[in-house]
Amino acid sequence: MKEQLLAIRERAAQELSSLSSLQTLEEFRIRFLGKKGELTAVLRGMGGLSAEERPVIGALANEVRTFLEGAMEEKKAVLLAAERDAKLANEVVDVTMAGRKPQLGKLHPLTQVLNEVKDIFLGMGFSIAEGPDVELDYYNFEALNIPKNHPARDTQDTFYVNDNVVLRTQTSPMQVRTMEKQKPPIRIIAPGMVYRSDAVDATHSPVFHQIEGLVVDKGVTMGDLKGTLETFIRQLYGEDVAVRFRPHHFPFTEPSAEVDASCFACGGKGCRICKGEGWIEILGAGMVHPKVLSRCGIDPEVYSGFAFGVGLERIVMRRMGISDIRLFYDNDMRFLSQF
Ligand code: 2NM
Repeated sequence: MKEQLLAIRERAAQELSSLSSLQTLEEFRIRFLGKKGELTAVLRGMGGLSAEERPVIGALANEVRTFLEGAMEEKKAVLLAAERDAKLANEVVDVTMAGRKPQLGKLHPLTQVLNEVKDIFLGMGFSIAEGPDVELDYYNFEALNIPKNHPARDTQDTFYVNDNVVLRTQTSPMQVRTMEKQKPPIRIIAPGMVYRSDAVDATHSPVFHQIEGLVVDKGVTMGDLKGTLETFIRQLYGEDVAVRFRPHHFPFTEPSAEVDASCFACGGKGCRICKGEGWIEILGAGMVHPKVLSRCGIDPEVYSGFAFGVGLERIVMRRMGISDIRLFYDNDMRFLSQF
């Protein structure tokens, strides 16, 4: 029996040393020390021993049990530590690893240039006036001296909501609203979307952006208009750009002009961009028609004013070399990320 016990101890010690998990350690305990375990089986057989042998074998059996229990405790500690180390190693965060680069957004090219234009006029003491895209016929046409039978009012050109309501075809309604509400001096620009029933192509979109300006005060002259627009165009295109005014007609201004800048690409010699002209049309302008002033409650005998309008898309297309207006509205990152 003594040999049996010593053999169990030796075999158990060997097995224990090769255990690699807490699960197999528990199986080991049951196999050796459990109710039906090997050591328990040997102790059961002690009834057949003599009175001299019994205490000796009993002491040895206890010693083997104590030894196994101690060895298992040690093994358990080792396995627990290994398990925790493995878990920690698994959860390690490498703080030196390169991060994922976030995709940074940026302002739409139209917004970038609009901000520039706003800054230029804010710098000259203008305020920004914004208002409804859906307008009364009165503000879009009637107050601007565009009579009932004028071609601009045709349903071919204008989106009608009903007989009295349109999608504004220009931002001048905001200028009328401002003149009605505010006594001169007035210095505003009205930027925003405008709507015209045009077929879509590379240079036409039924929705585009306009920036209109208005100055009304005592003694405002055509000279003020020229100086203001020259300052604007030179800040936008460069100090050495030449500016010229050509006579034109608008119903809401008298006199009216179209305003050109010398071509920024060739400096005026003539190239593809200016179609050999040396000049590029930038905007329309004029002295506010006395009928428009008086309809807005401003006495044209006391006050005078000038106004102008510029299409944002056209400026941006020429500045950035964009040949198709539709690109602005496609939301294609391959296009937008270039600006
Ligand atoms: C243009 C050209 C010329 C204009 C006129 C007015 C108002 F309200 F004062 F009569 N606002 N904007 C105007 C004048 C607009 O766009 C090409």
